[in-house]
Amino acid sequence: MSFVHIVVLAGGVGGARFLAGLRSAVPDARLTAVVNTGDDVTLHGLRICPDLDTVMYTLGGGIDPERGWGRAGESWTVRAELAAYGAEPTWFGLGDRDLATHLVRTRMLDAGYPLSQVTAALADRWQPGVELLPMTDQRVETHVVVADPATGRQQAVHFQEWWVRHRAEPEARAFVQVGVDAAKPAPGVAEAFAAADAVLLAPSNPVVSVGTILGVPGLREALLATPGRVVGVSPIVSGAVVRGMADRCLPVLGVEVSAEGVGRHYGARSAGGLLDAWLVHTGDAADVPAVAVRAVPLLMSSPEATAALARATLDAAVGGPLCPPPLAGSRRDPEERPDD
Ligand code: FO1
Repeated sequence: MSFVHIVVLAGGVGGARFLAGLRSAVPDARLTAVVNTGDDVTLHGLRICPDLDTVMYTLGGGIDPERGWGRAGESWTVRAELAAYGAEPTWFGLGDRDLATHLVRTRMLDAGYPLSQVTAALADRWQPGVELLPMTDQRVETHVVVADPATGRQQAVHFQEWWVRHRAEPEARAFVQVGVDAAKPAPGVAEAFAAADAVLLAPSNPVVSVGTILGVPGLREALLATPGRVVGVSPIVSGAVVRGMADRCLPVLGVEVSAEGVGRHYGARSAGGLLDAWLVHTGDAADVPAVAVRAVPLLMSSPEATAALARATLDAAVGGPLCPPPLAGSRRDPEERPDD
């Protein structure tokens, strides 16, 4: 089976890297990324879309590979000048190159262009090779309900403040997607699901990335109507996060920090959940009722490893026989796969 159109639900760093691997694994397929915008924030009067920018920069070759966000070869002159004025917040790192993206985006949004058109315009420069769609054109922001350690009183802070300023230390009591009730899937999202040969849940944060995307009214229904198979990739390897803060988010929803816990949280499509198949790391066990679980190497430690993961994900999308992951370095074109 050849994949003509693949749709991926993605958050930031993990989603971006997975998309890069998929793009190299199936260079002739049409790839659509439905990206989380719940992390978006307005700072210094500029609209910042961290996950869209991380995917765009990563696929466009402009990402700083160490940080996993922001631009390579970045400088921080404006940030220092803002701090010299005491212009808060100083805790969020806005690089000089990155600022150009936020300036162009903010100007276009202020002119009335929807986020989906702004994203397409920005991506035109970067040529990511993947269609980037925000989950919605409406503003949805994840806020985190935390208890003030001094008073015990609960307060809500923007996700970026919790994650960047406070390093996700304050115990989160709840995540609230402000504005989500008035949101609807961005143009092209429902159409992409309807045409998809496969829908993949990237190894992104199941709560504040994949969960936020699926929280947009109508999006989950559109996804489940897809003719393709839905295959998820666990962001938890050997009981721990590889990167990010899913381990700080999952317990808030009562989800065990394990591949099995997340797989059960997503649930089986045949039982009203999401998954037809679930990929867990080699050696991890996961009993997810009514879901085909496969153990393959999940660590995206190199472009080759990430491409192999992408191929294993597509193997699961075919529903073909359980197959060992391709040996490192071996080329196995998806078309060579045994017919299902
Ligand atoms: N993450 C940090 O830990 N510190 C920062 O100062 C920071 C700045 C930043 C600026 C632009 C951008 O697109 C992302 C940025 N991030 C920063 C990462 C961001 O918080 C995360 O990418 C997501 O929101 C969580 O996945």
